[in-house]
Amino acid sequence: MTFMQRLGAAAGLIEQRLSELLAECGPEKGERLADAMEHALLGGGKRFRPFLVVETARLFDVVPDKAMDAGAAFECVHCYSLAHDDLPAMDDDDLRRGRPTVHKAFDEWTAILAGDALLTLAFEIMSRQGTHPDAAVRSELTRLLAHAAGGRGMVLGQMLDLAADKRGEPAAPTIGHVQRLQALKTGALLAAACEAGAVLGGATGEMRAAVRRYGEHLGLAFQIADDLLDAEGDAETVGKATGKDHAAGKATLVSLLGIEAARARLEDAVRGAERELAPFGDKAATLIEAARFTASRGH
Ligand code: GRG
Repeated sequence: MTFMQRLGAAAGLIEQRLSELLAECGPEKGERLADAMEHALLGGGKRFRPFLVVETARLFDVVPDKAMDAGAAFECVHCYSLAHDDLPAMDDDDLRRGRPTVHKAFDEWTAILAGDALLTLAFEIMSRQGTHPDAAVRSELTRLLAHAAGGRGMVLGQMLDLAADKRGEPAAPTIGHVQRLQALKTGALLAAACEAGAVLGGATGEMRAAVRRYGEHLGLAFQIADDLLDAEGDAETVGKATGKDHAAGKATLVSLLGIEAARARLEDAVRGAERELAPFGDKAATLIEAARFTASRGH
């Protein structure tokens, strides 16, 4: 099986589980809110964060079934963030995953509320007994997700990003500033998804830290690849508008470093990710391919 086939197969299983969890814990079918949550959550996306939870858990001999719900919780947070990010008040996008964004398919207030409900659904899923039999593990997973998603993680990254876009802060963005912003906005959730697999598997502190660092390198690679796609990709293949950052004069690692240096940094990040997983030997083959896949999106 190629890596893409493996990712696609996992996405199918995750999609199925998300649909079941939405039916079990979400609003009644037929409610407008249920339809909007379904639009935001189902029918597209690589399901990369749940894939990372499942694959990092596998390093510690956790079978995929036992990591699925924790992965689903991460995907709920991711999909909420996309629905909100696409709103006119934020990034103002009409297209996501090749389909109309939630506020285009419904309206703004519905997209806001569907995002809110997906965020809370994530924590309901994470705290359910089915996610892990040990309450201490569930509690640690919940804390990990909350920390990555909130005011010291993704939301702070989004805040810094929008402050730069809409308020012109900081006046002269540095590479350090852009890297911090991106590590928070995109990297925090990816790194926490990796760490969650280690938590599910009862990893030692040292192993857990290595898996987290792998996720941090991966997050950096992911963001640089995304910036390269924005600079060089076309909307049809990417599934959303491209060239937006460039048109808006937005500082990215690509605009600050140039395409060649950004690509070199991307390759460095992939090597860093590979290095962290060296102690796991052959068991880490899929995760190493995941890092390479992440980087190849930008080519
Ligand atoms: C609204 C609090 C809040 C945060 C939004 C994630 C995010 C923060 C914004 C998305 C904007 C964006 C394009 C970020 C770049 C990287 C990224 C997260 C891309 C989308 O993730 P993929 O490629 O998408 O995993 P799929 O559709 O495959 O799930």
